[in-house]
Amino acid sequence: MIDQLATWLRNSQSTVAFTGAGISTESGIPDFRSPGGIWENSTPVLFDDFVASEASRIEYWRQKSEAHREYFDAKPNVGHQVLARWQGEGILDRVITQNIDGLHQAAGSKDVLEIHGTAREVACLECSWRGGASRWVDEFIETGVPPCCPGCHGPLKHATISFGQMLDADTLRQCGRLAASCDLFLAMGSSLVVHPAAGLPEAAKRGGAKLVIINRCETDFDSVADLVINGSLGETLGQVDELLKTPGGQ
Ligand code: CNA
Repeated sequence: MIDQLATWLRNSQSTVAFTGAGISTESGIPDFRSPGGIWENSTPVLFDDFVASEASRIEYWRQKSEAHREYFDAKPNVGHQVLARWQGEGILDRVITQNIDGLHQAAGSKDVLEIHGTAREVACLECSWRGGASRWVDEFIETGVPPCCPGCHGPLKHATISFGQMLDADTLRQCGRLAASCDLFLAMGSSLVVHPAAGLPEAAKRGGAKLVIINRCETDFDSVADLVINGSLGETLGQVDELLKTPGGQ
């Protein structure tokens, strides 16, 4: 299977990597749905509740402040590094990620499409103001008061897409176009249950791409994939990378 993937990568004119929380577990950031994942310990604050109530905004900021250091102290792992290098070498066109941790960019990936936004910034819900997240997390930890926009005093929220919040239409359109026009689509470290992001592997298949799924657990899309590798991403991408580096290997 590793050989097959290396061959397809070599022969592909346009490869897209689509990643989920599973690519960052080896950097120490828990995913949502694995045992011990984030949803075992907390319930997400829905977007409408965040907008409607101060109590929900406090709970939101409490959860985000708890997770903040974990995200900020994390370093890219071999999976992120291999993808960044492949892009530099022309093996991979683009990374689309559901992750909000910024680790693809930290590894050197360029023009990453972040479908669910980024936890590295906060954004005002009422004007276009954005800024680095750390200052506002520190302020919340000190005061216990959810922060407001320094410009218009609207509520500040991480620049991520909460449950019930609209995705950025332009980002989603770009992702759809890339999925539909690539010839190899690698879906990695995602349970593929969160829509509309989980529709991208299907869009890739409809557009004629080969679909490869690399994930520890089975997914609902395994039956339509051209290749499924159930294993650790760091290990799998590392092995494929070794094959690609071997002259005449694939
Ligand atoms: P998920 O539903 O938690 O699925 C993760 C999948 O990855 C699971 O099926 C695991 O089996 C698999 N997995 C975990 N570790 C590995 C590994 N080392 N190698 C291979 N497979 C592994 O997460 P999704 O990304 O599918 O769900 C989308 C959500 C998760 C998005 O909204 C994200 O913003 C959100 N999320 C992001 C982060 C992050 O930014 N690092 C962390 C937690 C959740």
